[in-house]
Parts: sequence; C-alpha cells; structure tokens
Amino acid sequence: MTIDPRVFPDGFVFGSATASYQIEGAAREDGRGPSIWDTFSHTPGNVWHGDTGDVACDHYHRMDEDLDLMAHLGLQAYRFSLAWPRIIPGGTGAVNQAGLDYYSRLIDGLLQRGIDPVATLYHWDLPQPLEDRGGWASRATAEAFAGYAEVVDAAFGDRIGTWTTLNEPWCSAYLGYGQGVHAPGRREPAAALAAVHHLNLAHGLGTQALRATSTGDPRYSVTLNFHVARPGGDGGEEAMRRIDALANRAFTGPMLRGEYPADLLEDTVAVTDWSFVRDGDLAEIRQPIDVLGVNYYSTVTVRLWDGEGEMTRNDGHAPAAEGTAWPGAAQEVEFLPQPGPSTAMGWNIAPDGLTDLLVSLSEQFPDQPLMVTENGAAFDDVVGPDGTIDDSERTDYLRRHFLAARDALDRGVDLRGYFVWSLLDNFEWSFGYSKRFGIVRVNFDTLHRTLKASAHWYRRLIASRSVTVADEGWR
Ligand code: GBH
Repeated sequence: MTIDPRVFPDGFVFGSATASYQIEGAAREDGRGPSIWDTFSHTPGNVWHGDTGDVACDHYHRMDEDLDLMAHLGLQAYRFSLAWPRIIPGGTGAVNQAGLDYYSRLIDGLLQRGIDPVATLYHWDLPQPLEDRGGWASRATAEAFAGYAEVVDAAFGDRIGTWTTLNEPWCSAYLGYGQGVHAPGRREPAAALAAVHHLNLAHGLGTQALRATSTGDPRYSVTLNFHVARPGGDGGEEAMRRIDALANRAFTGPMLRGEYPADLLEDTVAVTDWSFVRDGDLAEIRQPIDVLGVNYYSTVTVRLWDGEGEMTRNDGHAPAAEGTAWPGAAQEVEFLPQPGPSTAMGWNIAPDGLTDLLVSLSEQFPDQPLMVTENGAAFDDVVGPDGTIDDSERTDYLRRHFLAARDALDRGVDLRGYFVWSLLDNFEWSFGYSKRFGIVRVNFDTLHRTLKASAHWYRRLIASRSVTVADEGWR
C-alpha cells in the first residue's frame, strides 16, 4: 500500500558517497606515498582488530565494476575523495602522474555514465611527510593544501561538477589532535585548536586556488559535520552553547562570516591565546561557496557536569583519555545516553535532528544553498541462506531521513541534494571492518559485492524521485 508519495523537486540530486582511504586499498601501488592513516592503522592498538586500509574494498582495481554498480542504481552524482598522497606523495613537491591518471579514469568513467563527479580534496589521508613537519597544527600544511588544490584543479577542473575542500574538519582537528582516536593520534588540546584554524585556512586558500585556475565551471563547497545537541538537564542550554561554539561555529564563523565567535575564544582561553591566527587570515578563509555540505547521523544530549562521580561521555567515539576529548569549557559537558533506538555505532536514530539542523542553518545563513553530503547507518547485516541481505533497518533509517530532508524543503530550506553514506561497506576508521555502512555489501575475504535490499530500495527511490511515507509502518 502506498500513501502520500512525496516527490522531490526537479534538480534535486540523489547520490552516494565514499572516501579514498576507506575503499581504495592499493596503499603502496603506483607511487602512492604513506598517509597518516597508514601509519596510524599499522600502529597496534589504534584500530579494531588491527585492521588497515591496505586492501579495503580494492576499489583501486575494481573501479569499473563499482562504476557499473553506480549506474545500475541510477546515481545522479557520486561523492568521492582524492588521496593527496597518491597525487603528491611528499605533500609538497613532485606530482605523481600515475595518481592523476587514476582519478582521471574515475572521473571519465563517471561522466560516461552520466554521473556528476563531486570530489573532496581532503577526507583525512594527510601525506605522512606533512605530519612529520607538524601536520594540521602547523600553518605550512594549509599552504601545502593550496598547492595541492592548484594541481588537482589543473588536472580535473574541466570535468568536476562540485569541488569540496575538506570533509569534516571537526573530526580531523578534535579526533585527530585532541582525542587521539583518529590519525595522527595526538592528544594535545592546544594543537587541536591550532588544527581548527589551519583547516579553516586550508579551506580558504584551497577554494581560492581552485577558483583561480579553473577551466571548467565547477561549484565550490566544503562539508561540515554538525553537532545537533538537545538539552539533558541542569545547564543543558549552556552545554549546548559550548558544543555549538566548538563543534559548529568554530568552522561556520570563519568560513561564512569571516570571524571566530567571541564565546569560542572565551571558552578556550585556558588552552590557547589563538596567536596562530594572523592578520588577514579571516579574510582569506571567508570565501563565497556555492553549496554547504552537511553530514548528519545523529543528535547528542548534553548537560553541565555537576562534579559528582564519573562524567558520562556518550558522544559516539572510543573512550578518550581523561580531559582531552573537548578542549576548554566544553570539557565540563556531559554527553548522556540517548533514549530510543540506535544503530550499530550506538548513535541514536533521530531524523527530526536533520530537519532541525537544515532549518537552523538556513536561518543562520539565509542565502546559502545546502546539500546533505552524508547520511546513513551501520547495522549488523545478516546474509540470508539465499545470499540476499535484508537490511530493513537501514532502509527504514534512510527512508525516515529522506522524509526529514523533504520536510526541510517544505519549510523553505534551499536543499539541493542528498548523498547516502555509503555506497560500499568499507574501512570505518578506528572501527575497522567491524561496522558496515554500505547499501552494497562487500565480502572482505572475496571482495565480492552484493546489493543489499536498501540498494534496491534506493534505486526505486531515485527512479521515482519520491519517498513514500506509510508503506512500512514507520513514522
Ligand atoms: C563520517 O564521520 C565520515 O565522513 C565518514 O568517513 C565515516 O565513515 C562516516 O561518517 C561514518 O562514521 O553525530 O551528533 O551523533 C562521522 C563523524 C562525528 C559521527 C561525530 C558521529 C557523533 C556526534 N561523526 N558524531 S553526532
């Protein structure tokens, strides 16, 4: 039974997303240099089960098969990332032609199939030589990023639909340099805030470099992961403000308004004096972008710690070393367990958080078009006796979030598209291969791909451009 089909407007783009280190494998082939994720994953104790991205989905060698899968699904756009260490193995200096050739084939394969390439320059695989010189805590990394942007734009700018500078700089800065659960595994709160600034600067310098040299007519963007916080008791509103400053406005402030929020600077005064922000930096960072990418998975519930007993830190990551999770005043924020259903990551399922986020962003930045560049869920998929994978929980998750996006459109949000994370099961960072986000299953022994029920569902959604409300009893 189908009730109330909800049609998406013409021009709304349906896509799916991946990232280089999570799917490519071929980590030592064709001149690719080491990245911080190679170093981190090969260091015992960092990743579940000692998993690495050495082989991953072997997408590097299976590109054509994966392109055919995308065409079969009817994807209108594919969001992928370029591995900086394949293209400039040293981070700066010599360009590796084999790396450029590889992405050139990928882009041509997409265009031949009518799929729009949405390319992210940086999805966390920093060339190790740059980390050896200080990584994102150092200004030189932002400058190196601008050089890398020039190289990729000269090679691909005529064929790219949308350029995205960074994926989730929040994760790079705080998980990589503060909490240490992502590469490079540093636990230095001051370095995390320096990384925030140098990532912002990289976005600004990178966007300018892409624009200066473009031969085609690409759109420019950045993708942020926003924290959608709900109040969870005493001091809930103040806790929300602190998280919003550090997680969200630390990026949207400089990128979209050309300033760091005053409350962010106050909240972190015990950690850093922000002297790494030089005169003129904020003008470099603030660049008009055609679309703001939004990654959304879940909400958090917060309150201020009352100082009694152990702090609760149910913020969706591996446990942090005491005191290093969030720098400054946000250290006193407790993340409470969430009521209701959750995914295999332990993240609660809250589609209303997506609507609220999109509405809030369009209120804060009225003329800024938005795009959901990631949304999806990990579940413990079961392969049936006949080889089929009935991942109805994932389909339900996606359906409810598509409806939430549709609600945002009804409320006047200028939302241009939606990308399911992820096309393939893949290397889920510190969780290794233990968490499966794909709508396509990957058997990590045989590397065989199988469409899950959610992939068949998504194919029908794209073909009909509509999502139905009540046919499965949700909502
Ligand atoms: C993304 O990161 C990555 O871009 C992608 O590579 C990764 O595979 C994928 O998601 C799945 O993990 O979101 O409010 O519940 C996700 C980063 C940020 C998600 C913090 C969980 C916890 C707070 N994460 N978040 S909330």
